[in-house]
This record gives sequence, structure tokens and C-alpha cells, in this order.
Amino acid sequence: MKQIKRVITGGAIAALVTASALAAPATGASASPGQSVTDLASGVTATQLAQQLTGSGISISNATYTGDPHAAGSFSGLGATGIPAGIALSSGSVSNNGDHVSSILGPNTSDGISTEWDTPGDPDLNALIAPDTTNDAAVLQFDFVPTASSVSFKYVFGSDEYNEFINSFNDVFGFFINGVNCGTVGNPPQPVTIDDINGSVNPSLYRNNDPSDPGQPSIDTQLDGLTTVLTCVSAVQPNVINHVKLAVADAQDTAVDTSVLLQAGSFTTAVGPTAGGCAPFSDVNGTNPFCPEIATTSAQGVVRGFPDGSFHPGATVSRQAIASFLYNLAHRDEAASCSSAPFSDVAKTNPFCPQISGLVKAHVLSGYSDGSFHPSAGVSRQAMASFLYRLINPGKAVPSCTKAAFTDVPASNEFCGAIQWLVSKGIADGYDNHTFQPESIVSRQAAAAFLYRAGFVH
Ligand SMILES: [Ca+2]
Ligand SMILES: [Ca+2]
Ligand SMILES: [Ca+2]
Repeated sequence: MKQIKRVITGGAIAALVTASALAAPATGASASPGQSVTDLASGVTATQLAQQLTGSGISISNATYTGDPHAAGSFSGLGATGIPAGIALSSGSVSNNGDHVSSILGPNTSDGISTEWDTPGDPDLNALIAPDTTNDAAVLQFDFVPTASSVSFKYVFGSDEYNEFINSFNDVFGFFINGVNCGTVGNPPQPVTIDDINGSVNPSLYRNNDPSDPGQPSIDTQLDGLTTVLTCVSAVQPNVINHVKLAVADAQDTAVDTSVLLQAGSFTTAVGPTAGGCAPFSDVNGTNPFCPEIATTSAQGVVRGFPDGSFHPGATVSRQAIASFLYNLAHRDEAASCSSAPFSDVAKTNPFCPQISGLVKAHVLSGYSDGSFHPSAGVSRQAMASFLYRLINPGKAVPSCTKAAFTDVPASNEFCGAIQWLVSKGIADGYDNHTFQPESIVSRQAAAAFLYRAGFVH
């Protein structure tokens, strides 16, 4: 049996765990009755896994898999986990084969099931748990075309790192939709990891199944701990190609397996009040039609809520808040500083001063002729068009219109060209009566939708 060494460096405690403590049962392990796994080494393909995950409203293409072929597969009979059937990815083996014991099939025979593939980690997962890095990554990715502007899917995250290696081996997974991880929990959003869901952190989302802590495991799976069924909800670009990447890996070393179970047919465009799962802020949930856009732009770090965990979705978005959101959208965080008051009503101590100053220097925002900025004033739809045009087209003059863009936006409107551009890029629509309502004030939830769609324009 391979010797497993774990040395935790950089802390006061150096733990060395040997094979005896992490002993896996002898070869030839058999699964609990009714449970089975077919891994990629047994003939199932990456495309079949992607198809099995996908439900209504989504078509897929270009599925690829990176990792050991025993580390991903299709399973059934795991109803005890909350996911009866679907696809699994693991930093160990999903199937019983040779010396490798399945990281997911019951019963729970070991406190530390471990397969070491010595395959690479994943850079996107590394970024989630930096400065730690990952190994033994299992990564499934594919392109998809959704028929609607949001998608969701259901999953359970589980591991044999529970409970003894919480806060030391932070195995991680990510569901990156167009590069944004929607496998998150809490506000501000944290990636779903060993450290972010366990008996002490987000305990209502955690199910303990550890053989030695406190005793008899009651859930018929090898996983020593697992989450409740979680739902990922993300905004997407309808009717064009989007990309999803599902990845799980070991943190720091290659030992002690972590897995994710994804429910068959659950990756769908069916997002709504009954689909649940979308709850990025205390006052934003699945009943809000903008919930996917708010959740996704929040996960991107573009929009921010309030310290009490609320978002105030229906409130007017202020000029200073939109400055912050636009700044975040352009990834300008690193340059934000404020050495002097840029406007008579924006002090150096205004928390938005750096973003306002930066965007004024970049000619995205401007103040009023009397030297003021009106930071708390609302933002109209036409002003939003102008801000976004100038942010995305730096140095370019806003084009003029040759004819009216809408019945209420004549060619003479100074914002006409920016509004025409905004609509042509799919960032905003007019109304059914051929109006744009250019002077309507934008709510914070509508701003999130504008910013989400603007993120795809280059
Ligand atoms: Ca491993
Ligand atoms: Ca176990
Ligand atoms: Ca691990």
C-alpha cells in the first residue's frame, strides 16, 4: 500500500498522517446494494456526461475532460446523498477498481479514502483558494446554447477531508459559467470548499457522516461529510454559445478524496421562484426576475451589497454606486486611489472617491459645470448608455444619430448615439411601444442586468 504523508507547513502544527490513519479497505471493495458507477475508463464519454447533466432548454457541444479517467463518471443509486443519479467528479476514484476504492459509493468504510493520481491541479481552482494550490483535478467542460437568459443546476459537494482536515486541506470545486464561479455560498460569495461549509461554518448546509466524529455514519456513501443539495444559478447569454467548466481537486497534496455529485438533467434554463437556489442577498431571491444577473455580477465582484447582507434591489442606483460598479466591471480595482477631493461634494473620505476619480480621469464620468458631482443623485437610462459607451470604447467620441432611435429619442438627443449603440449590443431593449424612456431612473437590480450584459461587449 502506498505510504501517504501529509505535512502541513507554515502553521504551528505539523501533522504527519501515515497510511495507517488513512487506511483504505483491501481491494475488491463492493458498493452498497443498488449503487453503481461507470467511469470514463469504462467507456462512458465526456459528451455523454455532459448530456446526462443537461435538461430542457440547453444544447451542448465540444465536451472535453481533463484528469484521470477513473476520476469522473456516471452514477446511480445514491439517493441517500440527495442526488439519486447523475455525474460525479473526484480528486480520487469515483469507481471501485484495482487498488482504488470509490470516493462516493457506500458504505462508509474508511475515515480517509485516498487515491493519489499525481495529475495536475487547475489554475482556476488555485485562484479560488490562493495561496494554496491544487492537484489531482478532474475537469469537465463544454459549450452550451441556452434558450433563456439564466441557467441552474443541482449538486452536492462531499469529502473524506471532513472533519479532521477542516482548515488545513481546503479541497475545492468550482462551476465556472463563462468564467464566473457559481459554486458559491454566502455574501460576499465564497467558493464551496471544506472550510466554507462544515459543522461550524454554514452548518445548516452540512451533513456529517464521519465514521469517527462522532461515530456511526448514517448516510450510505463513502463521503465523511457532504452538503445539502445546493443549487447554482447563473445569468447567461441566451441563444449564443456559452461555456461551462466543472472542476474539483485536492488542495496542497494529492491525498484524501473530495467529490462533487451533479444531478442528472438538472442543468436547465428553468430558473424561477419554484427552482429556488438563487439567494445572493437577504432581499434578493428566486422571486426576483433579476436574481440571476444580481447573483452573477455579485460573484464577479462587479456589484456590491450592503454590510447587513441586503442589496436594496428596487432602490435607485446612485451616481457614486454606479461609479463603483463600472470601475469593478473594468477591473480597475488595482489603480483606485484618491489623493484630493475631485468635486465640491465628493470628499477625499468618500468611500467611492477613488472610483469616481479614476473614471473621471478616464473620461467615463463627468461632473457638473459648478464643480459638483451629485454623488447621491440617481442615474437615468440615457446616462447609463453614455457611461457604458465611454467605458467600453475608451477614447472614442460618442457617435451621433442620423435619425431618431426611438419615438422618445430624437436624433437631436445628445445621448441618441449611445442609446443606439447600447441597444445594438444587446445591453438594453426599448419598450413595446417603441419608446426607450431615456429619462427613467435606473434601479439597482436593473443596473445589475445592464452590467451583466455589458460584460460580454468588447
Ligand atoms: Ca487524490
Ligand atoms: Ca469515508
Ligand atoms: Ca484532498
